[in-house]
Amino acid sequence: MDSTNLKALELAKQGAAEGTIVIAARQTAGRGRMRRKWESPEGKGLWFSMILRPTIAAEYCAQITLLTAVAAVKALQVLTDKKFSIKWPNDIMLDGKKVCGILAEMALTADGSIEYAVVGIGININMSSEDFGAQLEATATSLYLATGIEYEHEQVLKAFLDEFDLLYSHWHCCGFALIRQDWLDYSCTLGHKVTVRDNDTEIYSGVAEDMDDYG
Ligand code: BT5
Repeated sequence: MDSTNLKALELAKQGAAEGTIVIAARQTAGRGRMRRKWESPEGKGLWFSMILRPTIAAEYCAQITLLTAVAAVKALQVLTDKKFSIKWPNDIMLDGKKVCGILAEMALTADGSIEYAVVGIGININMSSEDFGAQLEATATSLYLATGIEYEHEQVLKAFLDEFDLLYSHWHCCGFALIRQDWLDYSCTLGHKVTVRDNDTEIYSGVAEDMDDYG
């Protein structure tokens, strides 16, 4: 299909239940943030989107991406025995390269609460260097490239959903504190020099010290 996020947004608008998942073998218009493209060739990765209807105040919507990133790191570490990290806000890194990206999009109700959220996740499973092409080869990796093992897509999906299910329930009952702590532990952004840009305009630069409840 074009994009699992687009399909899930359409289904959510029509009333699809929380927990609905859209998976594609291949995306012809996989999306990143800010209209960037997400490479999603056939059979090489897990390209999927989840429909969520969180009962959380809209001001905390950034937490959805952060909790998804924590779930992805936990799942991938258990599965592969490798160390993964989170580059703020939505990149999962392995050996200093991007192995997974997250794109959360949402709709608000008239009174400003979250009507639904669609969380799209792309995990590079069996991508080879050739699959990435010259442009991405230097910055992207896959589970296969890092471990030499060809993981089954279903196995990776199940590992992720098991972790996500636990964290999502925990978030609703007990809040963000423990998830934030995990996020801080996995972060490869904190402690490093960062530059904040608006397109090409540098707004400021400094050292990333912490991440608050608004992400
Ligand atoms: C993201 O955006 O990282 C969010 C990616 C979300 C993809 C999933 S797949 C299922 C669902 N359906 C969709 O249509 N999307 C979601 P961003 O931080 O903007 O990063 C985009 C950038 O990552 C691109 O500009 C490239 O530089 C790089 N990139 C593209 N494809 C990649 C890949 N397969 N692996 C690693 N990096 C990639």
